[in-house]
Amino acid sequence: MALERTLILAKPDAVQRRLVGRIVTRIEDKGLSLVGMKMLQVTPELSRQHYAEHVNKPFYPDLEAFITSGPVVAMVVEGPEAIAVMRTLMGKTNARESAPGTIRGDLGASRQMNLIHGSDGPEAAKREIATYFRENELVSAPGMLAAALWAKEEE
Ligand code: D4T
Repeated sequence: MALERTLILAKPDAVQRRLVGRIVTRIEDKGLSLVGMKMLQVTPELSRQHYAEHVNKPFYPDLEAFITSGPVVAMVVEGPEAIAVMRTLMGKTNARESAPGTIRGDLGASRQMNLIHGSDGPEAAKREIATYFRENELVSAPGMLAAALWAKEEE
């Protein structure tokens, strides 16, 4: 197992609906750590970079209009297997199909306005973290509670 970092966005719908605090609370309740956080406006250029795999898909123009419609809160979240843990906590892409208990399942009912983005693998996490954060913007707090959250061999 490995201590991983993943890039999380609270999307414009989460900011507009004042759900950022609840999303952050759920991440922290899970025992994951915030190592970076900032509010920013996604530009069309950043959207094309972030969603490079979707740029030629029919839904991309709508997706770009949505993700650039207002500020997002970008976070880097750290913990054992943080990438998969966050994907599970977020729920399925389509919030209508997301299980109750997940962030999307509890808070949303849309496929596009699905509140939160999380990197889908180690390569994406590395690329996306570098897209949104400089190295000196990431700060690991000393893991004083780690012993109560997970075993050493899980790091
Ligand atoms: P993100 O990347 O936003 O966390 O979403 P996912 O990783 O869960 O899902 P994705 O890459 O398949 O889709 C990216 C983004 O596009 C929106 N979308 C997706 C959409 O508006 N219409 C569609 O048909 C699909 C497949 C939702 C998330």
